Order: sequence, then structure tokens, then C-alpha cells
Amino acid sequence: MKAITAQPYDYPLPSDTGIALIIIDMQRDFLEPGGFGDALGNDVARLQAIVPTVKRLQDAFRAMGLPIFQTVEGHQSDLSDCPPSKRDRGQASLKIGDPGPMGRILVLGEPGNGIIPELAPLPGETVIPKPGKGAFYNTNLEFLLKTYNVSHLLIAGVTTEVCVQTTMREANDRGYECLLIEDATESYFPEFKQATLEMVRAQGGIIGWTTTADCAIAGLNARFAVKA
Ligand code: C5J
Repeated sequence: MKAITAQPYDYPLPSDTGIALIIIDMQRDFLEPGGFGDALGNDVARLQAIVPTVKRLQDAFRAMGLPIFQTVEGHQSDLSDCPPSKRDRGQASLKIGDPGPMGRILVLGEPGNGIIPELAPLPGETVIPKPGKGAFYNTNLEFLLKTYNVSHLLIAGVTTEVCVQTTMREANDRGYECLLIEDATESYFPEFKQATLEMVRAQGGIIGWTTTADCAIAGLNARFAVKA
């Protein structure tokens, strides 16, 4: 059995090809000035640092012909899927739906809601709009994973303790074997990222495993790389 070196112990790979990469919310609204993250008072530069690592994972999955799912957090233009509690909470300089420098904040289809150009999906790759923090809430993600026969999920994206962790917990409860890629996820708060990594892999991997992109790619190459 092939495995990826990981914590708290090696992550066993499936015997078939039932593995997918899910990239959470690498969108301009969280990574660029003028978006939702910035409006909440965060330093968006922290998140930009992981882009090359996420790209390496994306390239590796593409080269191996394995499925990639990306999500974007966003709402319908009439905000019918945005609960008032979400729009009104906090003291953001711009609220969800307000016009900002990249269009309306966190509204689907607006320029700021798009995935950053470096990680743009190729034709045929799936982008899942999600109104909540977790990628399973009010989306067709579970249906798609069943269709692709996926049992194992590698998880990357932002932010570690909000949408990434919520998605990992939702996936774990649904029976998916989840591996969070430490250097392909980031938070506006380094201490929250560290705490998330530790809590998901504690107690024998109560939510799943963590590893680095290098270890993940090496393990995947050994198992799935097309031999010349
Ligand atoms: C947040 C996310 N932080 N993608 N969304 O509001 O983590």
C-alpha cells in the first residue's frame, strides 16, 4: 500500500484513483486589496504567499489526470442566500453586497469574486460557488465527489481556520479521508493556522492528516504518475 508521509501518521492512498484536490476560496475577495478580507481589516499579503505552492499542487494533479475542485465563497446578486446575520456581523468598512473597488463585495460573478489568475481553472475543471464557510453547505460538492468516486481529499486554500477547516470537518463527517496541505493553506492569523493544524491531526487524526506539498506530491507521484 502506498502512502503520503504525514502527521500524525502516514496517509494511506486509495487502491483506485479515488482522490481529488479541493482548493478553497483562492479568490480575489480574500487575496487582494479592496475585497472582503481587506474590508474586514486583514492583511491580505499573508495569503498571497501560498499561491506558488497551491499552483504546484494544481499542476501535479493536472499532470496525473486527477480531479480538481475549486470553490468560491459568494452570494447571489439579490443576496437571497446571504443571511442577515452574515451581512450585518462585525464592523466591516464594506459589507457583503456593497460596491467596492473590485465590484460588489462577495457577490458571485463580480470581478473580486473570481479565482486569482494564477490559479484559474482550465476548461472542464469544476468551480463550486458556496454561500457558506463549508463547501458542502448548499452546494453540489457531495454529488460531484460521488460521481467521481472520490474517497480521499487533499485540501488547500484559505482561510485555514474558517472555510478550510469547516470544509475539512464537513468532509470528515461524510466519511472522506482528508489530508490538509500545511504550506498550501494560510490564515490572516498565524496562531489560528497553527492551532487548526494541531487540532485536526490531534487524537490520532480526529479530523484527518496534515503534510507538506512536497510530501504530498512525492507520494502521489509514486502512486499515480504516468510512467513514460
Ligand atoms: C472567510 C474563508 N474567512 N474563505 N472565508 O470568511 O475562509
